[in-house]
Amino acid sequence: MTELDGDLIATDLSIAIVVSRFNEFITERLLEGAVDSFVRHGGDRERLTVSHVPGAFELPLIAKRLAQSDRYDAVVCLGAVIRGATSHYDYVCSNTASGIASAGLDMGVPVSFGVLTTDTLEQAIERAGSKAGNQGRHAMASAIEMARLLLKMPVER
Ligand code: INI
Repeated sequence: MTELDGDLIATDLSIAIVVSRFNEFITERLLEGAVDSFVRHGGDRERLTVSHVPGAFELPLIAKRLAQSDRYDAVVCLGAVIRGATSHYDYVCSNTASGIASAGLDMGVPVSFGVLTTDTLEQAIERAGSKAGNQGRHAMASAIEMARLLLKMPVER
């Protein structure tokens, strides 16, 4: 039996992060978590590229362009969509999620989903570095694991 899995070693990986400014009180914490996770897994800070976009809805286009560039082993998308009083929560969530998934599948590069989708600001805070962890940290660890796993995949199709 052959089993393949990705380790969590970021040494020599180049990773692009795309982070949205909307709800930046939260997304800044996600970015801190993602960068810290990369460094703690042995990554070189100089090999991180961080791009900023206005809102979560804009994440997929930039993620796709970065994945297409062939310069990165993975792309990490960070954002926070909070239901609050907004009427277009559902549109922003569904388009962001499907766009991020398509970017990865179309380009064959791991694109991780570090986008919080919560009903309240309090729930977002809980997932941005307090009692429910930090989704940015988790998204970076997923990106590292997937990038490593892809390196082990057979190249012939
Ligand atoms: N963008 C977010 O990242 N989070 C939100 O909670 C949000 N809400 O609530 O509206 C949001 N909207 C902006 C959207 O992502 C786009 O930037 C905007 O529609 C312009 O395309």
